[in-house]
Amino acid sequence: MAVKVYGAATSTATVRVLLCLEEMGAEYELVPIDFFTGEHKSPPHLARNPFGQMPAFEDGDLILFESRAISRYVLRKYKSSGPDLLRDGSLEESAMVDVWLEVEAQQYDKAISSIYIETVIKPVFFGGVTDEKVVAESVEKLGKVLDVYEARLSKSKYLAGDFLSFADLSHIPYTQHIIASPHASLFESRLHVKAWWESLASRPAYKKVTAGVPTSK
Ligand code: GS8
Repeated sequence: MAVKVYGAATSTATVRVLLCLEEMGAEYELVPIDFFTGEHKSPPHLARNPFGQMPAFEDGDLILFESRAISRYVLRKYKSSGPDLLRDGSLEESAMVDVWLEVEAQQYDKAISSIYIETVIKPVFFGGVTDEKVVAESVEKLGKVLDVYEARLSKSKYLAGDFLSFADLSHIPYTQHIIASPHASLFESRLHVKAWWESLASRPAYKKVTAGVPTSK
């Protein structure tokens, strides 16, 4: 029986999980959850994700939430059918994957998500007004994070080393939107970051999952 992802292709956290499923060639069903009618706060969805957020994941009796945890489960479940994105076989390499996944969740996500929320989610989806101060602060914060990435990527092709890992893929959901926005120069002005992004964006899984998803341009 195919696993189920409850979410939406416009949800960045859902995209993280879909990318992993596609990379591993897994069979899955995306069960759409309608953000605009508040379906993510409905009792059936709250039973899957008690925080009322997307995504949630179902594999038989196993219900999971939190996109990075779901993604790790997917990468382990289908490990024989796709690339080795967690490097579980090597203590050192898997530790480096963990380091850069934490950086993605604790540094990168915090800066880039505010830019996306303020410039797209608020004005485009909810008719609100962008808080330019928050955007400026977040752009500055993201620039500093990307300076660290530029230095790291001048030494290795990918974040955790000279191998693609989930740490890299986990950056795709927000980056795809900001790279298509007036803030793309944050990436384009840093040559190693730019090459890294181009390598991620050339992956068939990326093209498949993000096809048709509106960006901010
Ligand atoms: C974040 C999920 C999340 O913010 C994860 O799964 O990685 N740490 C969690 N989901 C958003 C949609 S964007 O992907 C969501 O459901 N927001 C609605 C809400 O918070 O009410």
